[in-house]
Amino acid sequence: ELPVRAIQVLADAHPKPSHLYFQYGTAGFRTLGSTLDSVLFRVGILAGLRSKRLDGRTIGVMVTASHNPEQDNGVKLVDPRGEMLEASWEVHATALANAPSTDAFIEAVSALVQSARIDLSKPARVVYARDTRPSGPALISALEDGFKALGVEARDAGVTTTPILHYLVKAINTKGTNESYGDDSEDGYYTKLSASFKKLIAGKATPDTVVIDCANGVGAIAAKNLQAYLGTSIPLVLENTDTTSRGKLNDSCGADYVKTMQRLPPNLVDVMKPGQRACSLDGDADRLMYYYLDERGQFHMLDGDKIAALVAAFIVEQVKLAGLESEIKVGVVQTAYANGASTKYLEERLPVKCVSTGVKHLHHAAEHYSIGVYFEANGHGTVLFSPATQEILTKHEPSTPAQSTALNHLINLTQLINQTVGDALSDMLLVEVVLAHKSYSGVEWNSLYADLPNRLVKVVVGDRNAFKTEDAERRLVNPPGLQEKIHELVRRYEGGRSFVRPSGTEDVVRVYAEAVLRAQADELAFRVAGLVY
Ligand code: 16G
Ligand code: ZN
Repeated sequence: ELPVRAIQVLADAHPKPSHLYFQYGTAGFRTLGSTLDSVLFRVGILAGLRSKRLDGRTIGVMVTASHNPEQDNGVKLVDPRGEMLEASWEVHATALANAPSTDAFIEAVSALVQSARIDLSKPARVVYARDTRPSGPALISALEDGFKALGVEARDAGVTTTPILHYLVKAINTKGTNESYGDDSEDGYYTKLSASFKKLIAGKATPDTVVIDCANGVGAIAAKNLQAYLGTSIPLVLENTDTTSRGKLNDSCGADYVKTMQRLPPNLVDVMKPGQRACSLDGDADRLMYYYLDERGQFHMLDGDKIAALVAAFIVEQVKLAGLESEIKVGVVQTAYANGASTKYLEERLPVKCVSTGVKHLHHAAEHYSIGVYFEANGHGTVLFSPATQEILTKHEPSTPAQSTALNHLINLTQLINQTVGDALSDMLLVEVVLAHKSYSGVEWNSLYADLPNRLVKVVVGDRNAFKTEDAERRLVNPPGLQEKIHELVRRYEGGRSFVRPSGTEDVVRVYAEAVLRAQADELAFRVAGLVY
């Protein structure tokens, strides 16, 4: 039976602000941290119910607002295989979060128990973590009240990155099985990454020093831990590691700053020498942006599209070398934000699919390939090896030493890559492995293809829900007539491409444009924005 009394008492201590509406979107619940107390309490109960529904398998809860400003916070659920919460439960999350009173909340919980046929006698198990935001501890204690109310067996993973929490969820749920993902501890995570990295770069020249901008977030703590496990295998210099001073998180630094400003974080200017390679993490270390200064000190950005191109080409090459070309099909998944030049480069080499924005869409599409590489231009991405592929890799008998080497590389890649979700630290090591194998510096990597100049603008509109898209967000179907006008404009620009979509995380509409010339891309973006406004 539902512990109605316990829920009542604790729910009364976490009342819902009457004037606010909360929505579980692409990034879970995300808004000002100071408004999220009731949401966290209710998510504690929701996570417990989800676990009961899945026969007591462990569910993850991550408290973070990623690259958003320090005063924001958020929460999202992680399903047992380490993936995003199943889409049908996003609706349940939103319903529970918005019940106006304690009574209405208990009613909503009962309704969910009924409709989802949840067996309340099953155990509930959850593992949870938070990033370094100042609002984190209070939100965690609201979450813990939710666990207490339902009688959840909860494991506190402390302050850690989003990808480590995803790793823990999968490791806990596969423990003791033949699909074990690794030891269910941070030590297990660092050991897995560092051991496979060392094997992959054995015999190669030690990589050049990599500067890591940790965005003054939880990635700083994880990068420091990882550094200890990596030893001298790669020289890392950690910058923006202040996780305690107020106001520093993501402030003029981090992956999102670099991607949107297309420039160096100001406080790295003195650290970076010509030729230097560096990367930026975001506030929960699931996004990665690379960049380097050329010999003249000029900044060049290597975004998620460039990472996808580098990694996909390398994997295709290793599959061929291993003699597995006919059995293993490598494919890439992108969104409409992928630079047109990257799509062209990739399409000449392997199948490429375009899907709607949001990790869940990319992840699911990538699962359809034997090896699916997905990256968003913003730096979030990973590589998925299907179960059948993992089996082929372990069972295949190589017929030459060269095949054997490539096969081992592929097996080690399955260990190095965090297949649950984008992981900035795992992706950073992956990039360094490929660069070491190809003897590439940033210059050679960057020259795989030349980015088309592009511009992203946001437009505040009366009602963003009036904007409806199709074809993986590349065409507007509503408001009527607008797409035709956009198309009219686009055809006047050489290499022109533009699309408009409502944001899933902010109350705005986003306009993207690219063209062969910088000034043209800018002009196209602003003219399309003019149509939207
Ligand atoms: C969220 C998504 C990210 C996407 C971004 C787009 C997840 C875990 N994160 O951060 O993948 O790129 O939203 O934001 O799915 P937008 O809808 O505001 O443009
Ligand atoms: Zn993030």
